[in-house]
Formats: sequence, C-alpha cells, structure tokens
Amino acid sequence: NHLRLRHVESMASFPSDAGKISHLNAAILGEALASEENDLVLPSHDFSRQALIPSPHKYLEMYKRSIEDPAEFWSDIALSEFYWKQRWGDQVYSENLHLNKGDIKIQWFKGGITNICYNCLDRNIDAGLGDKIALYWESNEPGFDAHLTYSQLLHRVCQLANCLKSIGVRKGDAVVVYLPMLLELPITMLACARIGAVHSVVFAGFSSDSLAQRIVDCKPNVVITCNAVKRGPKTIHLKDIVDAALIESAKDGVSIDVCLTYENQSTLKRESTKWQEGRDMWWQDVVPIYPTTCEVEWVDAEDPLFLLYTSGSTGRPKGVLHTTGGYMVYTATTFKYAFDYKESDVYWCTADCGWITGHSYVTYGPMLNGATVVVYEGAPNYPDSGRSWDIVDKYKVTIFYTAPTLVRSLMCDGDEYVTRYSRKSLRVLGSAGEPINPSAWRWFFNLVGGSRCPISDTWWQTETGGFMITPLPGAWPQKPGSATFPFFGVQPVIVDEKGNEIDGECSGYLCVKGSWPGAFRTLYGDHERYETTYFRQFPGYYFTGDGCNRDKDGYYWLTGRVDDVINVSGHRIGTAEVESALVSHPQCAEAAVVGVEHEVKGQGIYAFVTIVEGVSYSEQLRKSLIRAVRNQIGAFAAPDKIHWAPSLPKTRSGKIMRRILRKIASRQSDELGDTSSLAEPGVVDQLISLADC
Ligand code: 6R9
Repeated sequence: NHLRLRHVESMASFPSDAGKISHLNAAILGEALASEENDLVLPSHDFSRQALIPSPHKYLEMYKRSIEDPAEFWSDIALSEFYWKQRWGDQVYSENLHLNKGDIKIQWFKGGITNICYNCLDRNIDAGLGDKIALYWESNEPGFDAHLTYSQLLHRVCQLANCLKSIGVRKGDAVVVYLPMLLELPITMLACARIGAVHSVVFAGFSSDSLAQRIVDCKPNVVITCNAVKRGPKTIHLKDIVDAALIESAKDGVSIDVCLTYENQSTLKRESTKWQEGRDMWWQDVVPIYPTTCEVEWVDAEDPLFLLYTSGSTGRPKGVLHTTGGYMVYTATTFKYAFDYKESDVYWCTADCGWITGHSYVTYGPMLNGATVVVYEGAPNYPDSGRSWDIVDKYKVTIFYTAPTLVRSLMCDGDEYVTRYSRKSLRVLGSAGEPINPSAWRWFFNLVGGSRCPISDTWWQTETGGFMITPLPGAWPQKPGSATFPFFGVQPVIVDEKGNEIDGECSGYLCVKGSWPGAFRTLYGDHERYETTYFRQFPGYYFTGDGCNRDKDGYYWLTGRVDDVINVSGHRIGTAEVESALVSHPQCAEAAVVGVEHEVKGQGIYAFVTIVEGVSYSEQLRKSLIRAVRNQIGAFAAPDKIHWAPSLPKTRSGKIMRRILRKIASRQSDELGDTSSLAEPGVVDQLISLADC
C-alpha cells in the first residue's frame, strides 16, 4: 500500500497540461492504478530507488518532452552520448508519412557523419572500457567457452574489416552473412559497419532456397559462413547449405566472388568440408594476417547500415532497410531505459543475430552502451532444461531477455530445472516476439525472477528497429501480459477499420503517428511496396499489422497479427510463403495455411492441402509435403498439421475463406459464422470429417 500511494502521489503532482497526451489521461489521474486491481504488480521500493526512471512522474515528464519537441529530445541524446565526426544540418529530422503529400520519407540526423562500429568500440575503449568483457561466448557443449574484452573485440573486428576491404568490399556493398551464434557473427556485423558495407544476416536455420532468394535480391560479392554448427545434439552443415544456395543464385545470374568460411572446429574438420578453390577461403587462414587497426569509414547518418529480410502477408520476403544514425541513437537509448542498464550489468539475450532482436539487442544496443553481453551458441534446453539457468549462474547474468515461447517450454518441463540454480544475480527480465500470456508471465516473474525482477515485455518489430511499447523497470506498476506504455518519442494510435483514431479504452488496429529515429526507411529495391504495405491502408500513419487493446488505465495489450502472418515461436512466417512451398510439391494441387493456437510456440502452422487427382493420401506424402516446406523455407516453418482437403471453402469469386479454415483448424466448427457466401457449402462438412485423418 505504501508503494501504491507513492505512485499515486507522484502522478498527482504531474503537470496538468500533460493531459494532452490523451492515452495517458487515466494513468496520470491515478484513479485506476490506485483502485483495488488484483492484477497489478508493483515494482519494489528497492528497485525503483535505483532505477533510471524511478516513477511514472519521471517517465511522463520525459515522454511529454519527447513528443512535444522530438528534435530537441533526440538531438540532446545524440549529441551527449555518441560521437559524430560532423554534426547534422539544420534539421534534426524530416518526415512525410502521408501518401497524399508525396513519397513516404523519413530522415533523422541527415548530414551528420558518424560510424556505429566506432561508437560501439573505439568510443567505449577511449572512455576506459578497453579491458571490460564485451562478449562472453558459451558453446553448445557445456564446458567450452570464450570471451573478448572491448579491446580484443576491436582488434578482431579490424582484422576482418581489413580483410573484407582487400577482397574488394566497399562502402555500400551488401555482404550476406549466414553464421550461427559464434562470436564471429557480431564481429562480422561490426566489421561491415566499420567499412560502411551493408550486412544482410540470414538466420542460419533458413534453407538454401531462402538463402538463395536473399542473395539474389541484394547481390553481394561476399558471403560469410562457417562449416557447421551443433544445435543441441544435432550437427548442421551450414557450408553445404551455402553451396547449394550459391548454385541456385547463380542460375538467377548472381554469382559471388568469395565465400569466407569460419572453421568451427568443435563440429567438423576442414578436410570433410566441400571446397571450391578460388572462391572459398578459410577465415582462420586469411583474417588473422591483417592488421588489428582499421580506419573507420565515416558515413552519413542516413547511409544504410543493414538489410534484414522479414515475412510479409504476400509474396517474397521484404528486405527491411535500416540506416545508421537514427538506428544507433534509438537502439542504444531503448536498451538503456527498457532494461534499466547499469555499467555492472551482465546481459544475456537469447535471440539469434539472424533476427532483428539479435541485431538491435545482442549487438548494437548493448555494445553502444559498453555492456557485457553473453552469446550462446546452442539450444536452451541442451543438455537439459536447466541450461539457461546454468548459464545465468555461470556468468552472473543480471538482465535476461528472451521469448515467451522459451518461457512456456521451460515452464512445461518443470520447476525443478529452475530451482536447482541460484539465479540470484538476475535483476531485470525481458520478453519479446509475441504476446506473453499472463500465466507464463507469472511463472517467469515468480519462479525465475524470484518475484523481485521487473519484466520488460517489449513490443516492437523488425521494421521499428527498437522497442516501441515497453515497460520501464521500476517506473510503472505492471500488468502481466501488457507491454504497458510507449517508449519516449513513440505515439501509438489505435484506429478502427476506417482509419479513425479511437481514444481511451478501445481495441483496434495499432498504428504509429509520426516517425522515430529507429524506423526503417524503405524495403530494399521496392519503395512502392514499403508505401503500400505500411502507409496506404491508414493514411498518415505507419500501420504495424498488429491488433491492440488499450485498457482504462491507458495500458497497451497487443493481441497479435491481423494480417496473414503467423507468429511461430516469435518467428514471423507468411502464410503465402508456406503455401507456395507446399504447392511447389508435384503432388500438391492447392494449399491454404492458417495459424492455430499452440501451447508452446504461441501459434502453430496448420495447412489444408488438396492433392492432385489420382494420388492417394499417405503418411509418406504428408512427410514429403512437410519436407518441401523445410527445404524451401527452413525447419522452423514446417507445418504442425497437414489437413487433407478434397477442396477448399471458397467464395463465388474464388477467394479462399480463411476465416472458416481457422475455425475448422481450431476445432470450433460449431462457430463457423456466416457461410452464405460459400460457392459450395458441402465442402465444409467434408473438411470437418477429415480433421483427424
Ligand atoms: C521483435 C520482433 C514482430 C511481430 C509484431 C508482433 C509480435 C513482438 C511482441 C509482439 C506482443 C510483444 N511481437 N513483440 N507481440 N508482445 N512484446 O519480434 O520482431 O520478428 O519483426 O516480429 O511480433 O506481432 O508485429 P519481428
């Protein structure tokens, strides 16, 4: 009660004109927060006292400033916390988010000259962090590890940067990276950034076809990979996948000059790796020869930093493009506040650098803050479900950032795997990738965090670059399952289907008004698709593709994708991509894919498949269809269920009625709703009868 009062007091003293920030009205008045709500989890006094943002009052004061004068808010941070070779021009930012007013355009710090690798490494070393551990590396196999200080990391980065330059990589060139979670992955990202090259990291769980597709799209001269990796008990031969991808991409006219291959000695010896002389180079043979210093390529804040492909609701994956300056300022600032970062922290994010979380919150955000980061190569439940907590204890991890799917899967395995370890170093927990259900939230909070660690449930996207809606630990009372409030500078709006903004307690489509420094600037090579996908449906706003509720206290509750994207274990997968992989199978005539609730993965992939005439259903065919998806996209996109469908429910104009398929898939066939527009109503009963075949 004492705590509750403290919050209410601080809110009551908040300037009344803050009421203009409408979505925070209720919270500012403090009515609801002070009410007898059981579901509120208050930050402890001890935590709040030491927190960067210790109260709603402090948050609101900064939030208000960030919205009223974004230019000043962000330029103060950019100037005081980063190195700029040259300051930007008169305008801190310029934006057009309205298609009626011409092309969509977002620029931050244009004309400012900087380098993000310099800001991650050299600047921190100059500030005395040279001997601080930058990266701890923990192998898949317990007992094998490594670490690098900031100075050692800089040396490694410079050697690779020099090597890339000598191979001919220049500013603006794309470099495709297909590496697992070895130290060489962040090293590669930083080395590219140092010389102004644009990295395009492809998650090393994608198939050769997906890799080839990305290579063809961004046309690199160099691909960086390793021979193999162990994930849990399995060895994956990455170089073979790259070889196959390069054959495919060559068919589309894209050949590369160099395939730089790291020898991951714990998995496979050189001799057993297939080799193409003249193209393939062993990292260990060439990189260490180069000097450990490398001049920085100074770039404009708006020069591209990286490309990262993500799934859309239709067609091929989209190459999300992030630029340098705004992304730098945004990832560093969000990291600092959302995790209440202190210099003594040891931070572990379980995401792979193949996804945006690994870009912004394994590599750039933490490194920009001079943090000590744990990189783990393997599977979180190998050799058993206690591995994560073993790692937490081993490195005395203080901030642990993961995905709800991992929380749920460990929760299923039993508490004893957790309680066996101390976990007393932990002080902040984080979650991202999908909504975290309140029961998983509570287990994470009570058991893993011993009821003392606030949870930052960070809502954001590949496109947003960094956190958009997130708790700030210690500032607000938390509601399990809510991402709470917008980060500084972010103006979320909830709109109805016509695009009208809705105030107060409501549910609708989540959009964002105005730009923020970390926003993506385009889809690589397809600005029109960028405009259409994100800015056309709700004019004047960035449309996130997510549904969202806002409760009476102004808290935001994300409800998941409203487009044809499925979120499997926090990975975005387009239904269209899975369908296209299925129909490429010679015995598949048609396929329709929907998401269904899945206890551990959040959503599972459920595929309705119509096979060609004359072929009969069989277990073998089912497996071979699943294999087609694994081969074309990757194992993580394999359907959980193939539902044989003699035909699919369609409207008279031939559109597949996914709404009905979703109901059948989730076994709610008594709630099909209006089926009057079906061309052939009999199809539905037939499908229901085949559900368990
Ligand atoms: C960071 C990341 C983005 C989509 C996003 C949303 C879902 C991410 C979430 C969340 C609820 C959270 N999502 N974080 N939903 N609460 N804290 O995952 O990026 O792979 O691009 O996925 O993930 O649906 O639209 P990305």
